[in-house]
Amino acid sequence: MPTNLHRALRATAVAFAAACTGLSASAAIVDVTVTVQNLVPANGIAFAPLHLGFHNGSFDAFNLGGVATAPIISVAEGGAGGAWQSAFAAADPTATRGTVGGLLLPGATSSLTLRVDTSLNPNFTFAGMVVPSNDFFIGNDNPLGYRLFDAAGGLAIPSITMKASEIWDAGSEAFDPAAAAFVGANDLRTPQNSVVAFNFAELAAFNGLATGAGYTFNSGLSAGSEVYRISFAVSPVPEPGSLAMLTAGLLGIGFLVRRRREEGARGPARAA
Ligand SMILES: [Ca+2]
Ligand SMILES: [Ca+2]
Repeated sequence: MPTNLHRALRATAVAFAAACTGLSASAAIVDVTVTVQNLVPANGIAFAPLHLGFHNGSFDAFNLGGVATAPIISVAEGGAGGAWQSAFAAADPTATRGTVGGLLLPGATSSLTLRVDTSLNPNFTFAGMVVPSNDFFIGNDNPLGYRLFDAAGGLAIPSITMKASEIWDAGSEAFDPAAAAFVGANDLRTPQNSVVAFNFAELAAFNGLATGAGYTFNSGLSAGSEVYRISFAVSPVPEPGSLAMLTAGLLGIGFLVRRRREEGARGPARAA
């Protein structure tokens, strides 16, 4: 019987649904929270801040069996990664880059949120130093190895878990505990003149040394030990148009609620 109110409510519901659809479909821009976790037992390896980027696939920092160049050495030998970041920016100027901060001790986690265009930058690349070491790191050799987002902008890879067997030795600085980050003088170095290779066994040679965090190091790793996890959580970024529609829908509902209250107040008066 109250056709006007019902019609108006239905129109508002349609507008609201359209706004919500606009939100969920909001193109390619999303906020991505990257969480990193050190999975090793107490007194084991720690990780320097993780350098990372969402990109088009054109930046390749190193190759298995190749001589390490300045960008990956800047990560592997001291963790600072300045040359890695600048080389990444030069290779792919529209990439979204960042660093998940802090020394990541055994069991610890750290997070960073970045706004990412998933159609422009669907690939994920990362690099971070493993300590104690002279030149050990984690990172992806293949720049197209982690295509995080599918063509529709959906998250295709929710997490990346690394095992001890996937730790790299840059082959650029010779093994020397006195010159190793976290147990020695990080600024010292002796060239190794080798190539990038997998190597976690050498970490046990640091066992028994006092670390910069105050604990006595014990590697305790076997090839299959999980050492590090990178997890991704995505939340949509509303487009301005969708927001306007949503606001209009909410205002419409507010107006109708108010009018219904007023009608409710008038109703009994008319009946009396
Ligand atoms: Ca490579
Ligand atoms: Ca080395």
